[in-house]
Amino acid sequence: MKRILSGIQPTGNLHLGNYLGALKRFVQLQDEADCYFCVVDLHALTVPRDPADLRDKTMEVATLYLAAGLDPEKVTMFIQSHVRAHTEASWMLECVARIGELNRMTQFKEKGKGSDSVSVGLYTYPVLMASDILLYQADAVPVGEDQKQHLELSRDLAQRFNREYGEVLTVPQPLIGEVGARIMGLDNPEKKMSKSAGSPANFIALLDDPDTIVKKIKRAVTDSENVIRYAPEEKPGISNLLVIYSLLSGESIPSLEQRYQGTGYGQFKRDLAEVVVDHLVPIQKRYRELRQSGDVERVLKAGAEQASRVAEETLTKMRDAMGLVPRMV
Ligand code: ATP
Ligand code: LTN
Repeated sequence: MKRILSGIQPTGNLHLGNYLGALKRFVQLQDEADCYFCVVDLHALTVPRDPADLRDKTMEVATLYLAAGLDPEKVTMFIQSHVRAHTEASWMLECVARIGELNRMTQFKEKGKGSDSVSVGLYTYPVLMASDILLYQADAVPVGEDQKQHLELSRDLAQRFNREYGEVLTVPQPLIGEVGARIMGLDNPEKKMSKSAGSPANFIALLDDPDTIVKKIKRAVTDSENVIRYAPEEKPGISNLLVIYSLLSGESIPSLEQRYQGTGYGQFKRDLAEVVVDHLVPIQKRYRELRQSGDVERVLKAGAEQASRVAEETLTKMRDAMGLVPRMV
């Protein structure tokens, strides 16, 4: 059985982009692979965070994992910082990574904007991500399109480690969906939907209430043609809405185009809002139940134990391969 690992940062409101690019696919994968899904709280420390908010958001994301349909009987779900091996492996991989390759990471450049005062963690962030993946010997990593470059680095680090120290690490494949890997912002369909976008009109949060969802979709930027047609270059707004509609309803984009022939954007948006609300309301209901149940804490405890077992095994191999003396027992 294939081993899968992925993670989501507890950095803000999880939105439809995170859901369609990542979480929804995690749920689909749980029946076909041996899955490890973590909430990457250490990655969230790369920018200044309020500690109470970080704790809250970490539990929020973990709860959303379950509310969206991850089944703890099938997957291992855990908080990254609960498995100490991640930081230790990260140091070892930092000694394998090259400054030049980290300099080429575009996310660091975008988020750091060339400033000298961003954290060193933001710079080495992709190496920590590589250790998340490589410690579990993951064969494949489901992510959105924006993570492609980081995945490439993980592959390079695994290959270099194996070349220099012997075959220890599995070289992971990216699993990027054909559609939905890059959901665009509602207020600006030229840029990806993002938690860190300036305005909440950019995204639909998984926990937005139905009225807010309806309003946000109604205000989503489109064009003046009033024809429902998939053409991402020419009509990025409507194309993005078609992708969301298709992924949530299961109806293909050509079928939607045909069904909405001659219909205006108003009706299309009202129907899409209904599809989104119908999809998210049950998740929100489960979310509220789970947050109060104590179940999430139990799942995370068992998850950390299982994840630690797997991670420690790889870490020991890495330590041995690199020449670190085993602890005296
Ligand atoms: P954001 O940019 O929204 O602030 P992020 O990409 O920095 O978030 P995460 O929350 O860790 O960080 O992302 C979780 C997953 O969601 C990743 O696999 C990422 O590729 C995916 N993802 C993020 N934004 C989108 C999007 N607009 N469309 C599709 N997938 C996305
Ligand atoms: N860098 C990713 C989050 C992330 C991740 C991972 C994704 C951290 N560790 C391991 C997949 C596998 C992001 O910003 N979206």
